[in-house]
Amino acid sequence: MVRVSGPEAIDVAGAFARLRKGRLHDLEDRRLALARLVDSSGNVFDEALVVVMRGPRSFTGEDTVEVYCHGGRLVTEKALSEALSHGARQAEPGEFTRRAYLSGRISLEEAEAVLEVVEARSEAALFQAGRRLCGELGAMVRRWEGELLDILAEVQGAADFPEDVPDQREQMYGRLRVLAGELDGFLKRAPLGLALSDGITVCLVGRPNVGKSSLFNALLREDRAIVTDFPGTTRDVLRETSEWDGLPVTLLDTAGLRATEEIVEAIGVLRAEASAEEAEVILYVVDDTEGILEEDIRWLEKWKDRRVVLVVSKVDLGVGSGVRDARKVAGPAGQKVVKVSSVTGDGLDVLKRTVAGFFESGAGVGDIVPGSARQVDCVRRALDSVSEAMSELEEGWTDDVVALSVERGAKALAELTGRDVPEAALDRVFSRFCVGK
Ligand SMILES: Nc1nc2c(ncn2[C@@H]2O[C@H](COP(=O)(O)OP(=O)(O)OP(=O)(O)O)[C@@H](O)[C@H]2O)c(=O)[nH]1
Ligand SMILES: [Mg+2]
Repeated sequence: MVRVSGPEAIDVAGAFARLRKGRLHDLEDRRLALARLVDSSGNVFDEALVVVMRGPRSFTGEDTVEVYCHGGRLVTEKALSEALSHGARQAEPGEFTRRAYLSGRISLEEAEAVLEVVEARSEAALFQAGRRLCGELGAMVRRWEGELLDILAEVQGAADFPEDVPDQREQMYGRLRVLAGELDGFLKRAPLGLALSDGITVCLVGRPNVGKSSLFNALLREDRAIVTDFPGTTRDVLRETSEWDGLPVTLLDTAGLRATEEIVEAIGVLRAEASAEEAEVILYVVDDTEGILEEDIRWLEKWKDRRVVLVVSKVDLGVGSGVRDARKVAGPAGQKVVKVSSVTGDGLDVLKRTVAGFFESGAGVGDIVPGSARQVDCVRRALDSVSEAMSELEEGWTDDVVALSVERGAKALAELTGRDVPEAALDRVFSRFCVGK
């Protein structure tokens, strides 16, 4: 599909899309029509459907023409180059959505949701993005903002009439506390929201030969990584995408951790450690036939503040050393332990669910979750301001001091839906888009 937007869109498209009868300018708004696509030498290169959507009732708010070619690269490129040769220019990344936002057709978090819908890597992610696209998040945030503006009006009223009753302050405090609870609940769902929209990276690490690559293959249900009895088989980091319990996952397989003189393997070990450092979740694999060694404990200690699952592999062999040691080691450290066999497939579903469980804290099925770090940041700032206003009320600060905090909170929420947004923040949002969206 080729889309042209702007005041001259109909001229540009009409120059190469010819209706059977009449001019494109005369085509009824939002009505599909068949057109011949003709190049500047008069060669017909496709027969396509065209539609004219006149502003302001279009996505961008401007006159827009869409041309639906039969598909295929050459024909679409030809239609695009015809549009360009008749005065259009190639859109910048996200420019259509940016224009929709600037013309007030959609709010900023809806614009972000356009990208999330396009890039969704799981159904669960798509459904959440879809709800944000339809304005559910915006409606909730505007309700919060409205509540703050309401409170603000009251505080300002009180500041004007200082003889007002102290009751009012208590009531205000109560309202702020309810709001703070809602903002806090939303922030608790941030890990899930960001995991859904950005995906999570899960890294398999452990000593050589404990079964990381076998587990990598079993989790992906494909024979992707080389598996041998030789310790030190895997060198480079392998990376594959998958979906676990609705979460888009990028799974990494890495070289076994050990001190080695062998240069290629040593580089692999460095990369393994770096990958674990960057991952959202570390699957630390130990071999049930060998148990947990001194070095394992050192690595687990190093990553004790991270999301770590202690995975005991090869349980089909029935030795039980790893399982026994894991009870001793993980109990005190509070790590989750999952027993798996890459041969029988036992424990793989539990492992996936355990990983997903890190991100689901407090989120119910119907809850709206944030879709970007920007949204989380706005709500966090709003909550900080609301908490400040509450302390100021408690500590008996004057109304104008409280009013400033309440106002700051309302501003942070307004920023989420896209009012008062600094230009640089807009650039950041739209730079993530691809051309044509
Ligand atoms: N019985 C049994 N054998 C396994 C299992 N997982 C791995 N193995 C065997 O253990 C050996 C090592 O497996 P890999 O998956 O290559 O181990 P790794 O941790 O990737 O090893 P490096 O890449 O060298 O660090 C191979 O002989 C596998 O067949 C399992 O669940 N059960
Ligand atoms: Mg391996």
